[in-house]
Amino acid sequence: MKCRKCGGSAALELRRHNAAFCSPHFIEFFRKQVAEAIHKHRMFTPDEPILVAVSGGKDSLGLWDVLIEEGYRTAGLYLDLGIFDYSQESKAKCEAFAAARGQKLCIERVAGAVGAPIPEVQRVTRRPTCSACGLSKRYLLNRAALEHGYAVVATGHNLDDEAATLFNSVLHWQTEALPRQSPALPSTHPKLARRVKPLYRLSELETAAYAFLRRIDYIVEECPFAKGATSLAHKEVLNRLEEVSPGAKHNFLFGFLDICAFCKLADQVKRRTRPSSAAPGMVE
Ligand code: Q46
Ligand code: ZN
Repeated sequence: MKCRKCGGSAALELRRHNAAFCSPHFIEFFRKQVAEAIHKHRMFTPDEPILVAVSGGKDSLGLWDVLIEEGYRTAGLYLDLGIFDYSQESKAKCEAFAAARGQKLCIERVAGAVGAPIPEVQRVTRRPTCSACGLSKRYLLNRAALEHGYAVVATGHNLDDEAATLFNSVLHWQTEALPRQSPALPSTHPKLARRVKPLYRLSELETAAYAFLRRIDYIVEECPFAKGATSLAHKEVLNRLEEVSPGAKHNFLFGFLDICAFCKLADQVKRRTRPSSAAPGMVE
């Protein structure tokens, strides 16, 4: 296998792109995909400070690494969920990453805000763990962005995460969830930060390869509550499809996003042309 760019020996084959890359050209490809996502969805400007939500995993630390390397002004935010050794280890990975790169890392403890760590919240409220955790994370991410003065929060959701979420919504016909599935969610209230997902064009395999090639020390273990999660089952189904039909995951997600982009365009045109087409004196 040869690198598509330089003809040297390839380190990685990307079947869905029908391409292979050597290490430096894969890193270049990866960063270009992130740049494309930021540009296409106008996620943020070059001088806008960005709060990066980091969990200690390959995706969020990989994202932070790209943004630092591209010269963005960033700070990390780690939410300490209080999930046994998993939280301690993942926090240590984030602290080491930030210290090695001279970056600011804000740490928020869920127990401090909610009154107890996530396993205890689940026990007391009897809510499914991931539902209580997800709700706390969304709330605290936004609160931290407001408190520290960031208008935009970036998360490490990748193509696999986004395709699995879409799959779940379609499987259950949760049509009300579809408009919220976007790589860039605008602020809909003065107290809500924008949320962006600059890795949505990159698969989990690609983010793992990037983290490996960049020698990022990340936590490999999953959260203990992830076992048996339906999102993992959906990812497995999509991966099986991907094996027999490279690009299936990409086409599933991007087909959906493109339709929405078209709808947005048509909506924009409608809204902008309506007043001028109205008859004089007509009140709409
Ligand atoms: S929601 Fe659930 Fe995750 Fe929270 S409890 Fe663990 S698995 S960390 S992405
Ligand atoms: Zn090359």
